[in-house]
Amino acid sequence: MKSRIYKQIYRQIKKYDKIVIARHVGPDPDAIGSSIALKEIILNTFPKKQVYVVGCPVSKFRYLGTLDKMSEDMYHNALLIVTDTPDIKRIDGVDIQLFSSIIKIDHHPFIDKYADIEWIDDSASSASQMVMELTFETPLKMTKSAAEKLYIGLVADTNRFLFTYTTSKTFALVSKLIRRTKIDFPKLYENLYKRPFREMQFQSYIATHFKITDNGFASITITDDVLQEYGIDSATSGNMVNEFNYIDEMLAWAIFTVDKNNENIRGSIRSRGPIVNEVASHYGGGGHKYASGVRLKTFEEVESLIHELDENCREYKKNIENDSCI
Ligand SMILES: [Mn+2]
Repeated sequence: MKSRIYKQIYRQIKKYDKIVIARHVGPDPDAIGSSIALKEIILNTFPKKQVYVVGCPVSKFRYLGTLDKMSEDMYHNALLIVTDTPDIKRIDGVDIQLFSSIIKIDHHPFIDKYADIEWIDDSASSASQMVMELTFETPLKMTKSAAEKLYIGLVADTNRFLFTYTTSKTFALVSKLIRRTKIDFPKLYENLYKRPFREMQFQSYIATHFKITDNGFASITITDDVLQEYGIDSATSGNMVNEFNYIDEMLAWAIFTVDKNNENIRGSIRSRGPIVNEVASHYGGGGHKYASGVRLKTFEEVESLIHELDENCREYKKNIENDSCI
């Protein structure tokens, strides 16, 4: 069954002379790494093809490579490949209806069917891992530069192999990648983890102001003036949620950040026990069981979601206590 999907995807890549690769808005290293790497891999295999990777550039991820500008003629007789994106509305920079064919390569739980070939593996650690797998299972040819990008994408999405969807398959693919391309992986961490001191100060602001309930739910709402004070954008603020795992008193935690540009409030939720994406879905959110995101319109909604997430922690704690009594 699996080998069929590799073949189907490879056949489409081989068939089209023009290929556009896209990913989600507000990209992370996995989205950018998987899409740019796939472009390099396709060009390495088929040097005569026109391959573009599009989407709004993010300056702090410039080390992952440059992006192409979308133009009208790029739609004509073209194949679109979207990595790391489960829903239509979050695909960045293209009108998907104008392509001849679409392939989705994604590791998030299913949201929208928008592709002719939907390769969804929500047990995969990252879209980067899926691109490694596709490349190794087909005649596509890996490059060292693509391998570096895929490694960074995978390491970012698994938080250095820490998250549960890091599997033996993840290690097997990474091992193969390193063996075949000889990437100098310790060197790659600097680009990924180096950050300005003000970010650390901002992290300390969050640690100082987190409100933690008796049920083990921590939350904070970051207003725009706090972002201004620390010189931090709302995406960076949301991503700080990844820095607070393994705190005794916190079972689940969330950072809500006012996003002035989009006129909404970005909620980033993490958990090391209670399942949070179901609660977030009541508010139009999504993501993984233990890592979820949501966009809210009002502070009332924020309060109400905080209340539900806290209740969720209470339930979880109660169940654990009951289990341990047996
Ligand atoms: Mn991803």
